[in-house]
Amino acid sequence: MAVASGSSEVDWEARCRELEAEVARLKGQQSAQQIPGGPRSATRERKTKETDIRVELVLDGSGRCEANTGVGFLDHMLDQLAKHGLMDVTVQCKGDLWIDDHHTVEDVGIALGQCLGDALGDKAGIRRFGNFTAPLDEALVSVTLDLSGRAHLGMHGWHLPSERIGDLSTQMVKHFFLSLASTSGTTLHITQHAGENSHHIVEATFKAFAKALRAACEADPRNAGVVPSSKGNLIG
Ligand SMILES: [Mn+2]
Repeated sequence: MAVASGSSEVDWEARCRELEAEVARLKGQQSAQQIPGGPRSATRERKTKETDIRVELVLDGSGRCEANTGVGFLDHMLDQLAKHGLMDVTVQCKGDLWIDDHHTVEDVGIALGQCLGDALGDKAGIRRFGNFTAPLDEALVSVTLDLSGRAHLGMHGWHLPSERIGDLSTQMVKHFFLSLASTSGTTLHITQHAGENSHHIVEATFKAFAKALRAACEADPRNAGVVPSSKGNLIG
């Protein structure tokens, strides 16, 4: 007797793949819910004679960015941070751009780092460490970070061929990350493996930073509610 076959038969392999995908999705939801008080967010306003800044950061966001710093390339990089870090980033800055871009870039880094520190709180239940290597065409950059509470910036093999990228002074990229690491208490190492185009190198750096930061901020379901430190705190 012939065995019935055709469209009525269940494709068990496909069904298994569907169920595996559903389990992965639910695990992701559970992981996000294990950080209490979420979505984690912070706002800072900072006004000096050099800049007037408002920053809003939602760590558990959707990648939305609204950046108006007056430095177009910096806005483009903040967009990378939001998109690849899956954070919502709002930055409004009126800076003394008639002098140069220095105070604006530095102070955005300071305020964003303050928001990061505020949003992370006591850092209980997070993964703490993050590492990502991002290519952008010929450029290849790794970012390794630890939300340790201690500020450190290491730049390895860092070389930008041009003095400017649009309206951004390339010297200010290092300064931005130094400011952000200082106020957020982050140990940050940036390694440039390759790159000839300054726009590519810096964009790869921001993408790698965003992905590494996202990983470090995410919940560790096996360590829920516990500060991931033998010392017992990661405040500094
Ligand atoms: Mn670009």
